[in-house]
Amino acid sequence: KKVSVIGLGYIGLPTAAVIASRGIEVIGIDVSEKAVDTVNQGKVHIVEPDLDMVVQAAVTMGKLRASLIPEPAEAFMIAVPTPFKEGKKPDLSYIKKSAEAIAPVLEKGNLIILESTSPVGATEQLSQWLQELRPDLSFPGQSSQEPNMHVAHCPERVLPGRVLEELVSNDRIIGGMSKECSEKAIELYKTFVRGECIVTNARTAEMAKLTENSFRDVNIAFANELSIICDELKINVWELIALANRHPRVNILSPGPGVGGHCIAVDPWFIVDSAPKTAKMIRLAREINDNKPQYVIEKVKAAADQFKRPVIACLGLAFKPDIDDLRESPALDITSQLAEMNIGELLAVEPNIHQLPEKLAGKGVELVSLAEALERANVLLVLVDHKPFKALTINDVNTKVVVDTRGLFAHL
Ligand code: SAJ
Repeated sequence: KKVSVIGLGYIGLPTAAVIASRGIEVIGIDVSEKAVDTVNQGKVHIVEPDLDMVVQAAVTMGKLRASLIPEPAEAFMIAVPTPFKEGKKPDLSYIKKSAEAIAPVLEKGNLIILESTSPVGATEQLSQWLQELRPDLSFPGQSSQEPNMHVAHCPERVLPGRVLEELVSNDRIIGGMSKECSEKAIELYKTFVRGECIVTNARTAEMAKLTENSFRDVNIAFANELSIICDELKINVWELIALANRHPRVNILSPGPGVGGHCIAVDPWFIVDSAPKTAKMIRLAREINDNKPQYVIEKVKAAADQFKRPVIACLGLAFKPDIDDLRESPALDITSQLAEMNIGELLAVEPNIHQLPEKLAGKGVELVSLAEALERANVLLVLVDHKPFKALTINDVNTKVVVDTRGLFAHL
């Protein structure tokens, strides 16, 4: 048996490596020559705990290799980006390109799985594209003929930073375009998933993934709104949430400087785009979370105004704790906007990177150690709750004005 994984990114590469580690032959396909070369050397081009070891072992065992050119396989798993920019339409062009790439090598009986987070209807669209590209085969939902190909949507749900663990332990939603498609997909996932595989149709599977991330976004928006209300009412929001969460049926998430990453801040827009008139709360939650950085900036301005020569230390640039991922990070966005406002000296502390990111280059921001920041700053802006920041004590900060977006010092 051979499995082909299209897209060797944050989801595709770990998935390919884990399947290969089960002794199945896996070929990873990517358009980036660099990604292909790196994997074939047994190395990784993305940061994820333990991924390097698993990839190296799979390549050394001869079970995993990468290529720019697709070749025949029993199953094809598509894990490519599905970008979405506010005000635009979901971009399915990478899925379409994947369909075009694999179409020539498809054979009767093959299984094609879409893993990318997708708007409702994308799997049906994929099946239609494949049908148009290969009129000699019969794809599900495309004609009255009995299909001889299988298509399913099985959305990925792994948490960056815990991908290898969650790939195996999470339950999987199996959204086949027919019962037979789901059965085929389960057979594949059972080779490496310890969690349960639950069957539904493709549309429900697509919506389930979007719903999970929207649920989290709405809950964070609730927390972010509470944090602003509490500022107005002079209440400590962290204490408030801790108290409310003592109720057996209340579980509020944490406020922050905004919502980052490429999933939670994006996926709810797919739902809004599909149901623009009805998806009111989901849209509002997005807006509340997107406006939070601006609110934080206003607070920093007020703090800086208390000093003749403000020195502001921004603690953290990543989009969440203990990772080096700066993509769509509100912390980076806030730091960059502060730099443009010229309201004082700006220091950035990010223990997980060694070089100032491009977005801050040439803006007069200094990347410094935590110790140096504590030495020099009179305003401390906590943007990410990285482990070294959590270890700070009241003595480290009590001479400074603190803007704490993560509740790090709520208990001090
Ligand atoms: N955040 C808060 N307050 C919280 C929790 C998170 O402000 O209480 C912020 C984080 O700081 C970060 C953002 O939200 O900026 C997103 O972080 P996250 O850890 O909630 O999620 P992601 O984007 O790393 O991964 C999510 C996960 N989805 C859910 O937990 C429902 C993951 O399981 C998905 O696989 C992933 O999106 C994805 O690929 O869709």
